[in-house]
Amino acid sequence: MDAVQAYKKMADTILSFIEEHDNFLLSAHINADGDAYASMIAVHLLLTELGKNSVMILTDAETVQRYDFLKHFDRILSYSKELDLIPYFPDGKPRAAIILDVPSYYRLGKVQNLLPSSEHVIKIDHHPIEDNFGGIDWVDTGSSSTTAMVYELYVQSGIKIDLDMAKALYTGILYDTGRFSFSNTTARDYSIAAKMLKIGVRPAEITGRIFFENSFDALKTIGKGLFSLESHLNGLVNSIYLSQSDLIVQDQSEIEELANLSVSIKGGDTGLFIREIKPDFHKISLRSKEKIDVNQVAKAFDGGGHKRAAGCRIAGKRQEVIASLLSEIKKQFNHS
Ligand SMILES: [Mn+2]
Repeated sequence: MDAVQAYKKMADTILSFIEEHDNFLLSAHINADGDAYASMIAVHLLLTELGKNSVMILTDAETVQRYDFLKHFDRILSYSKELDLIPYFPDGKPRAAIILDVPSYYRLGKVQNLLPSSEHVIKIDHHPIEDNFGGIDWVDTGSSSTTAMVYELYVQSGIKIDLDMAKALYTGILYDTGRFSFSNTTARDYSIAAKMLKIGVRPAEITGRIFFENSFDALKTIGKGLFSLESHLNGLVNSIYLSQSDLIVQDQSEIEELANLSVSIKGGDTGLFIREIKPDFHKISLRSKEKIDVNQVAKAFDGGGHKRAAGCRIAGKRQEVIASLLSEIKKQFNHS
């Protein structure tokens, strides 16, 4: 069986699972990004079209508003213990779940509490596998995005893709490929994007909403970040740092571009974007061009992601955090 057939078979398996259930929990990873939101909404719209009920619940849905142009974005719920699920599920809890863009159980955050037993869980993801928590785990690390995998469900279901569905499918791929520029971008992504444009997606509108609509405070913060730029290991690594008092933005996704800028320096391979989210506690976004596997670096601090983009959290003072990250990065030279 070739890869294309295997893909179709997996999509069919998932569509049969969908057929067998009526009410679905949908969720995605904590600190949801463009692919997480878009793939979840794309599945929600597909289920709706297939006559199924679904409810989208994230551990932390409240701050990121830039995806509110996606249909039913306003229906995404934030997890809380008090959340009443009776209106959505007859016995008050989900019996089936489809989990998108989540490589490991803990990256589901508090939504873990809602998962039915694993045989009723489907996981669709493109991160390197960390743990299998689904009865059906569809993982394709060769896919740019989870959303590009969800597109296959659309194809196999045979439904007609409308403009709202097309916007969701386009958004997830656009986001995870860094506007079709990262090394994960495939011919399939361009081909799906072309189809979405034919359905009516306007690229400037979506790119504008996601990447070029910054608040005044966000741009000031990006400026502060750039001013903090430091070079390490003879320029191989560059870091950007923001202290808690620098972080005047509500929506952290507005300054995520600093991660990409940290790896854009000529001669550099790895970029670190470090921000202090609590006193002496830092969130780090890692990016690399080709030498360092930042997924391995992030894993050393219980984080993770992909080879070229990952994240983690580390306690300590600024210089301690940078020193720990650099020592993990150096380990990869010793091993090679
Ligand atoms: Mn993704």
